[in-house]
Amino acid sequence: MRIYTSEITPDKDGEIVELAGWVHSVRALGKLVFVILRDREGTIQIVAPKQKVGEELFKKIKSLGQEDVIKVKGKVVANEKAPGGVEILPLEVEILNRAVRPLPLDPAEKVPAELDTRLDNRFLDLRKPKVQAIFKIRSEMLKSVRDTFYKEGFIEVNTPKLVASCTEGGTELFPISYFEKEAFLGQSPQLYKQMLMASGLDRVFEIAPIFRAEEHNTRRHLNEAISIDIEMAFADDKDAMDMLEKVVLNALNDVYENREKELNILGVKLDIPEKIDRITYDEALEIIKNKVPIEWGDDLSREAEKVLGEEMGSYYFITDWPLEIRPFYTMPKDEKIGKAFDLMYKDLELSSGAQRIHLYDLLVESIKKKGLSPEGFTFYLEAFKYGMPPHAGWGLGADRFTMVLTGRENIRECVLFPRDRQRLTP
Ligand code: AMO
Repeated sequence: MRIYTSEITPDKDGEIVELAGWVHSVRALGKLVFVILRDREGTIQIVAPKQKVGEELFKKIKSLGQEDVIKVKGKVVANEKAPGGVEILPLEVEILNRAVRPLPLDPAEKVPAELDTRLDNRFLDLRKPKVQAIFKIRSEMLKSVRDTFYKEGFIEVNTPKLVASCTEGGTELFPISYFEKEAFLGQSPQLYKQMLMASGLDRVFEIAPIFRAEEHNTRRHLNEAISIDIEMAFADDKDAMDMLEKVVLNALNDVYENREKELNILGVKLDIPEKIDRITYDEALEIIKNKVPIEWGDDLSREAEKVLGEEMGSYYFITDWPLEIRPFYTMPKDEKIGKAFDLMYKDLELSSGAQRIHLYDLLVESIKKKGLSPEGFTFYLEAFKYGMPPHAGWGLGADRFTMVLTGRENIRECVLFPRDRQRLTP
């Protein structure tokens, strides 16, 4: 049975094992060949002395090249001089596939590559332990988030991504051709997760793509992102923030506990607070306005976020936003302020959420105030007529959260096959 390189330790000395993976490097020194074999979990040295392995096997091993795919049966040999104190004496080697050389990208990273080249050759780029570490941490985060949701009584749902209306403002929609109708790629599961609050499912979550026709190339925006969305009934903005705090802190602790090796590979020291501070929009403005110009009612500019990020240092919520810069479904706290919040990490927005309007008349009025037509929202509004409980929820950007967990500056590094203005393949 095949085992991983990480399972081979000096105390297995003398055991016969089977490994499979890629040829990381080959070095021939006269009658001795060294091969470094790489699999998902790491690397191991295979040492083939001609006189021990025989003429035929020696020739085969010597013929190996970088990134060939091989299967090796061999004997574990404890050797203090070998990397990790252990190596393999090969008994059988099967060449499963040859790699064409020169490679378009060097997984051994002797030659560093630009991000664009890396993304063009993502399958090769992903062979680097440093790149794999990002996706192992991302997977751990998603597992942790799901675990918390199940523990808290949430039901996982899937809502349509082919939709008929906008939710987050009209400018960022991708129109698509859908038979005779006008349709779009879903910007957010917002309307559907709210409609589900009228179903009695009570607490739902969805982890799925959201599509935003962002025209600008930034290091924090994608055109296809993964959003972790929740909606909870009989809850207000505070309950939703408490849940978000729990989800985020659990994920930080789980990644810290279970992905120590990957955090080390990436050189990341996680920032894990005991709790997450909450400041109001007005308090945020006080901090910002000493450094950059801002008026009450303005959304936070990039410069404003930077000032705030420097001052706050770690995770923090901004609460009580002006209604005019929040979506129509936001529950008002008073005439000007909404029960809405953002979760920030330094200068990066990780999540937005709010208590929602659950009262039909107020919701229709709010849609109109935003200059939208209630007719376009009939299918959604119906759910508010026949018993809609108060509810709240949020959307957490999985790719952005991964940036923080892996210490990456560019969101594209945290997505296997990112979609941006220039990139539709691979
Ligand atoms: P919002 O539009 O703020 O809120 O999105 C929620 C979170 O999703 C992430 N995100 C993105 N990540 C990468 N690239 C993008 N283009 C992008 N757009 C959004 C961010 C953001 O904080 N319906 C509300 C959520 C709610 O109220 O439940 C919504 O979509 O991390």
